[in-house]
Formats: sequence, C-alpha cells, structure tokens
Amino acid sequence: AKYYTEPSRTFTEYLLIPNLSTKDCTPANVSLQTPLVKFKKGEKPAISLNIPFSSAVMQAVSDHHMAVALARSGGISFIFGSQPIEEEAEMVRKVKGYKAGFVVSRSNLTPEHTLADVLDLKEKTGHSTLAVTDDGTAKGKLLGIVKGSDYRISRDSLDKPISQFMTPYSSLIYGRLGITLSEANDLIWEHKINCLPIVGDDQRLEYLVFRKDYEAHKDHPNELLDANKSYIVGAGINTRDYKERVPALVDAGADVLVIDSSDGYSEWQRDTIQYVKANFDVKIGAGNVVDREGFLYLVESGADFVKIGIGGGSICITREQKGIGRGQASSLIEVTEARNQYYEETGIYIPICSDGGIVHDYHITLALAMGADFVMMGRYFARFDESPTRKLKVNNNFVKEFWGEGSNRARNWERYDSGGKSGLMFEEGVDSYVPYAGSLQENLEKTTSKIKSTMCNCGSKSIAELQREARITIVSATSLVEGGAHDVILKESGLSGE
Ligand code: MZP
Repeated sequence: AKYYTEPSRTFTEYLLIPNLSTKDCTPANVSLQTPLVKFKKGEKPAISLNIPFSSAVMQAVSDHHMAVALARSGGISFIFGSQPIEEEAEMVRKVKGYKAGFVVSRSNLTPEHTLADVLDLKEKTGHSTLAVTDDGTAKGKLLGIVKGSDYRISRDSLDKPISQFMTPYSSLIYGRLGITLSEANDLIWEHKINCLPIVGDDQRLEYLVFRKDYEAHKDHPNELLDANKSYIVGAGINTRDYKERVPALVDAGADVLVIDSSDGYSEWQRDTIQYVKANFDVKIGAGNVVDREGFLYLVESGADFVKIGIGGGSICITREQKGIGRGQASSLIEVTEARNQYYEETGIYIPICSDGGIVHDYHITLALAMGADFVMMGRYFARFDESPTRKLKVNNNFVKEFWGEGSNRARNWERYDSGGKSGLMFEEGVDSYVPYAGSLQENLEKTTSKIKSTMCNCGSKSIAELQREARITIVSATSLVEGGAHDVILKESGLSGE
C-alpha cells in the first residue's frame, strides 16, 4: 500500500490570515463571478456563475423550484437524476420554460380576484410574475405586480384579493408617473439593470425585480420581450442509462450535465463523458474524486469541470460503511495543485467544484481560497422554502426533511454503482431533518455578504485573486476552542444569576 504522510484534513482545521486591504477593497467592489466549465487561456468560459454556488444533485434539494430560485440569485441547480428520465426532463423543461418576466393579466383578472386565481394562472402560463394593468394589456397603465416568489405568503393567503399583494405604483425613481409596462421594460433594457427601483404611495422604496434573461412566450402576445433567453439549469446523470437519459435532458434544454457518483474514478465515467462529447453539444462535469490521479483521469476523459469530495456530505456514512474518503480540505489542496499545473502545461483551465461538507459559511470562503471555483451544497439548500421536501414541526422547531442519495429512501443505486447487480445492498446515507431557515434569497444574501467581507480582509476583489493571494493556516486543537465565544456566560443560555 501507499501511505500518505499528511493527515486527511477538513475545513474546520484551517483559518485565513488577513492580507493588506486596500481602500478600494470593499464588499461592493468584490465580484463573485466564477467559471462553471473549462476554458482556454485568454478565452471566456461558455458558462459562468454570478455566485459560486450550486445545489446538490439530490431528491431533497434540487427540483425545478430550487433551480429557478437559485438561478435567479446567480447560481445553478443540478436537477436530481434519481427519478425516471421523463420526469427529470420535465423538470428541466419547466426551468427552461419559466418566464421570469411577467404576463399582463387579461381582462378576466382584476385586482379583486384572489391570490388562488393568480396562482392558477401562473401555473397555467408558467410565469413567475403577473402584472396587472388597467386595461389588461401591456399598453395599459400599471396598477400593480404580483410576484411569483411569495410562496409563503401565498399558501396562507389564497382567498385574499390580489390588491393586497400588489406593489403600489405612483412614481418611479426616474421621475415618471404612471408609466406603462412597455415603458418600464424599455427602461430596464436601456439601463441594463435587472432591478427597477420604484417608490410606493407611502414613499417607501420598493424594489421590483425584473430579470433581463426572460424569454418571449409565443402563446402570450402581450408579453414584452422577443430575447430568447432562459435560466441556466444543470441535470444529474448516471453511468448506466446515459444513452437514454442524456438525449432526453438535452432535448429538454439542459445547459450542463453532471455525472452523479460517489466515486468518479472509474472507466464507466470515462465512457459516459466520451459518449456525451461525441454525440452532443452540451457541457458535462464529472466526479467525485479526491486526488490528483482521479482528477487528471476525468480531465483527460473530457470533463468540463470536476467535482471533489468523498464522504464529507452531511448525510453521508460512506466513510463509516466502507472506510473510503478524504477530508475535504486535503482533497481540494491536492486537486488544486494538479489543476494549476495542468493549466500551466496546457493553457486549459478546469473549474473545480467542492462538493459537500460545508458546515459554516466561512467554509465556502476557505474552499474558494483553497482553489475551488464553486461549491455544491445539499444541507445548506435543503433548509429553505424552495427545497422540495416537507416542512414539519419537530420538538417545537420547524425542520425540513433531508435524506441522502445513498439512503434507502432515495433508492439511487446508480450513484453507488460498482458494475454489479442493480440495487443497494447497504446504505451509504441517512434520512434526517435540517432546521428550517426561511427563504433562499435572504440566506444567500447573508452568506454572500460574509464571503465578500472576508475576501476584503484577505485583500481580494475576485475569486481568482483570493485563490492566488490567500494565506491559510492550520489551527491547533486548543485554538479551535477559542474560535467561538468562550469564558463568558451567554445571555441566551438562560443561566440564572444573569
Ligand atoms: P452536504 O452539502 O449536505 O454536506 O453534502 C451534499 C453532498 O453529499 C452531495 O452533493 C453529494 O455529493 C453527497 N451525498 C448525497 N447523498 C449522499 C449519501 O447518501 C452523499 N451518502 O454523500
């Protein structure tokens, strides 16, 4: 056997050391843009993310609702592949067909109709947002907007009139009164913004978010754009049924595929990548691997990005069951070195995805500093309204269900396939709950602001700069204790004598 001399380490064992922060290094100047797929030196990647986040290829995490919500915030979801081919393709189709713009309500929908009527129309049209105008056409004056992302409000308020949820319009920041929807749209395009600030009747600032990337919908002549864009979405595949699954997903419009496997260093992955590259013009990521050899094998097989991580996922018991895996930090450090060397030698940059084991927000910054271009998370996203699982009350706390792809519940034997008989002989994942945390957007804003602030401490305005300049230290077991509040009595602990 070969013995590694360094122990296998995880994120909590490291800390970042601040660099000089120059005066222009403020969170507002930090860009979190990052490549998703490989590119040649001097060229741009075919797909980039605006935030370095992807949601895990898991039943309990990435369906079409999650994909739309995350794409709206600048990241990407990989729709879970452990479902029948047609059902996965249908989810992809829903994301691609999702109109992030608005449909003008027809004369049969007025502010007096209920939210249930709106949801019904939204479901039928696939539109995220409804604009209500005084004559029901795009030429009419805007009366209000019903936003599609207000799931929490909508479920509890189905019988309330739309007017309660409409954003009041009296004037626009641009000083225009009572503009039409078309005019609002023109402003958005003219100014290359995706958020049009408006002032409500009560003079409070309201933000009406219009994405630039919405698609014209032929069945709805009132819709405003003729641009043929839609949200970017990824989809998981396996090394068994790829010859049937890939054509269906590509046909549905998937922008990028990923081979979802607990161990990606295999000839089955090579065959799958080569089949996809030979037959389709679609990007494909592969994994998971944890070392230089596995990484280079997948890169030479043609992977557009490589996913790193075995055994570190929150629901994963692979290490206990089989004794394989590696601490996420050690894996990343070794793979990054191989990636950088490969780039120097070939001029081809291969993005690395750090998959699993993000426990604290700062772990994301560490992963990026260690060379990851983006992270993939399951537990993090499972906690939000947008994840596909049930929200329950357990011991007086709200939780959401979250189960591993290696649990009996997921029945995803293809992920753990070793070329033998189909079916799971033993579990590699658990079925669990995670604390409910509210909406994706709110949480993402908080997390990204922490990352940006840390990057400023490190003197970096981009992820590439952080990867180059970060200084990272191992922490001792003793200094770990001092990492949190210590030697004080916390007020919320409820100790008497406070
Ligand atoms: P986490 O973000 O919840 O810590 O980890 C999510 C990652 O765990 C997934 O992206 C996937 O790579 C991995 N995973 C999913 N199911 C299992 C399992 O059942 C698993 N063992 O390890």
